[in-house]
Amino acid sequence: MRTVLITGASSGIGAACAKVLASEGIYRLLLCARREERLEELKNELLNDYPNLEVYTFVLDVRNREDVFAAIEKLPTAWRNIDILINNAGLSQGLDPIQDGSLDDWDRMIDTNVKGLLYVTKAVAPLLKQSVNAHIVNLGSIAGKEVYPNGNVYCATKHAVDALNKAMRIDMLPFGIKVTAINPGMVETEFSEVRFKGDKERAKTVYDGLTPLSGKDIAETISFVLSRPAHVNINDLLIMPTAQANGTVVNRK
Ligand code: NDP
Ligand code: 8X3
Repeated sequence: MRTVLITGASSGIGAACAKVLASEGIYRLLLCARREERLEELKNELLNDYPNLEVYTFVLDVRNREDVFAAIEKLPTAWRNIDILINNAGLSQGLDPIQDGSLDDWDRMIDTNVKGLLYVTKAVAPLLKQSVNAHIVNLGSIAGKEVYPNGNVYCATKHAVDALNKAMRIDMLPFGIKVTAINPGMVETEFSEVRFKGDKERAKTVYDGLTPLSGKDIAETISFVLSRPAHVNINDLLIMPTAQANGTVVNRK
């Protein structure tokens, strides 16, 4: 059994990873996010579907560095043997040119997508170093490979994830820890609803006239990446809906 910690497990890609990995019967799941009730619901659903699953949930805001280190420190002994970290927690806020952007939105994105990812990685790294089969999976984005209109700060955070992914691969090399970046295009989750601050109608229009990726599509890809033999690492994957050519060119029917 490999123990996997998924950040941002209460929704979207993180929750889908929990479901797909639970179905495989070879993973123990450590799930965290800010919304406790969502984590409880997910845990109940998983235990209902897979009664033998070992799953432990805890509330964590990755932006709070004291909480991040304390949460990892306080894990029960049986849950400290982490083999896999999926750095998934992240968000976009707003879609405006820089001159009109909100400083609070910028702080939230930078604090979550960049600093939060770094805090969790540093807190978990000593535990990963004890594993013989360790792997870090970072959720980047097409927004980490290209810049699209009004994407400015979100794109900058995902470019930072791209750089950190490469840096981690160098830093973790002596410990045999694999590092993989998963960079999706459009995935229909709560992402756009969060970006547009609860405006469900506007969020839906993002996916009008095309079939977007689902959280499950990304989770199944992560499952494949994790299942490669010990000597094989997939460094970087860009995954798009068939109807999306790049960050801006989309074929809508
Ligand atoms: P969702 O909004 O559905 O899920 C985001 C998750 O991140 C939630 O579980 C949320 O949980 C968690 N989260 C947000 N802020 C924090 C925080 N401060 N501390 C802890 N957890 C947090 O979006 P996705 O599933 O789509 O997003 C997952 C990742 O995938 C993100 O990094 C996103 O940038 C990336 N991505 C998404 C794409 C898409 O099109 N959907 C495309 C490319 C990349 P809670 O609110 O309970 O804390
Ligand atoms: C999320 C996908 O296209 O909004 O990272 O950047 S996109």
